[in-house]
Amino acid sequence: MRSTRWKAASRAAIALAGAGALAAGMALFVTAPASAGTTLGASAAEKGRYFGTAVAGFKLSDSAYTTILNREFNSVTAENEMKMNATEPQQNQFSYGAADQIVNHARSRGMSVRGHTLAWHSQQPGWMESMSGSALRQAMLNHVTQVATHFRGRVVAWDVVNEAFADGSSGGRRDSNLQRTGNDWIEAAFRAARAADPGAKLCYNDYNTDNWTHAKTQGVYNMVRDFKARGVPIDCVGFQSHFNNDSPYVSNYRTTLSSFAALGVDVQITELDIQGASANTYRSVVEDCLAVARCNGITVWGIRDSDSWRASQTPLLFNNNGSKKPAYDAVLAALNNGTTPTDPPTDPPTDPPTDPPTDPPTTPPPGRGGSTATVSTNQWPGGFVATVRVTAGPPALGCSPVSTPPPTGPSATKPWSHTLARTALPAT
Ligand code: 9MR
Repeated sequence: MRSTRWKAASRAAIALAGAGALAAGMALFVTAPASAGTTLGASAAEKGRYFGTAVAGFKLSDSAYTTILNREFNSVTAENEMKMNATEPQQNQFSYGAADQIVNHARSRGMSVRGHTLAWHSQQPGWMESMSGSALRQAMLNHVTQVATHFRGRVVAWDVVNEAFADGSSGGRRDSNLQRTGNDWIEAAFRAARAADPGAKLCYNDYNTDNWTHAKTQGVYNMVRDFKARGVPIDCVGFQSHFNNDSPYVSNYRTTLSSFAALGVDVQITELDIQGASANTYRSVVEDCLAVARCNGITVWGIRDSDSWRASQTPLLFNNNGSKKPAYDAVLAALNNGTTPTDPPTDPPTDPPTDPPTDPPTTPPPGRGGSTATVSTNQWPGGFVATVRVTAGPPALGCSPVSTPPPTGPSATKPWSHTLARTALPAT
């Protein structure tokens, strides 16, 4: 797989990620783990992950804000601009201006975009709040279809459904107008999203699902297991991970992530913030993600403390004047020390994955100058991640910084993300 073109790369790892059929898309991470990254995004990419932030569209005119955003992050979630009340303020009248501004800002700088969110009991437009029954079901499905279609090819993962489970000990669904349309509303939303954008990863996203022993966590787990068993198109689970004194980080968080991953879904930390921003706790969260092969990205819910929905808790990585906090240093160090995405999870899976197992790496004999290349793939229904690892021979073969991305081949039509650190000299 392009091994001659890349054989002189200096200890480079390339992850190709795609969704849908081969023709639907690919993504590249090209990195040089030998040199530690100096930004969150670059360091995460070296481990085959992204590091993202929530972005508020109206702050894109704040240069202090965009300086940090553009320097540190390689994934973006619209904090409010893709929600139902923002994108369909009047029934069947869609409004994408604010969301498109964020998407364009991100994609023009090589950042990927998480879509948040297609169906939620909260932040509904007024016309939807007063609906019920089959009319609401149809309106919800139309919303999912229209919005996912609008962003098709530009959003790598959607929070299709947000926060549908109840807090407390029931482990069941939250009451809402959407829930009252029938228990199958979640899977109906996922099927509509898949039909509208077959290339996007489709996630269920929730909060207070971090503690493996909690009923809510188990309720979501059972739903995902059931969806996988019945072929409902779900690819990922988002853990918001808003940690605070009432809902603290717990040491079984890694078990939660790995147990969900063992169901055959990716797991993503989607709205991370930690009251007081303990460096140790941030470090633990990053280490837990890196320990789970299918934990493929972390998003913090804002940039500076003053950007946080919980600003008084000072829960983020940058202080109000944009300086890096100790938590930032801890996260960067944890990313640079972390494992690669092809490592197995550290916790044993609680159930066998339902997806086909990851192919074993194929290791050709060492090439000229002692170079080696391995290729492994991780597949799920409708998509795949291919990881190409190239280890160089002696420095005499040479490598140099580049400014253009590698060729992605005739079937790579939708870049997911790429970070390019080094390239190979042509084989001679
Ligand atoms: O950060 C968002 C804040 O600006 C909004 O006022 C609020 C309205 O519900 O939503 C916040 O984001 C939420 C996210 O969409 C879902 N998980 C909880 C987040 C914090 O409330």
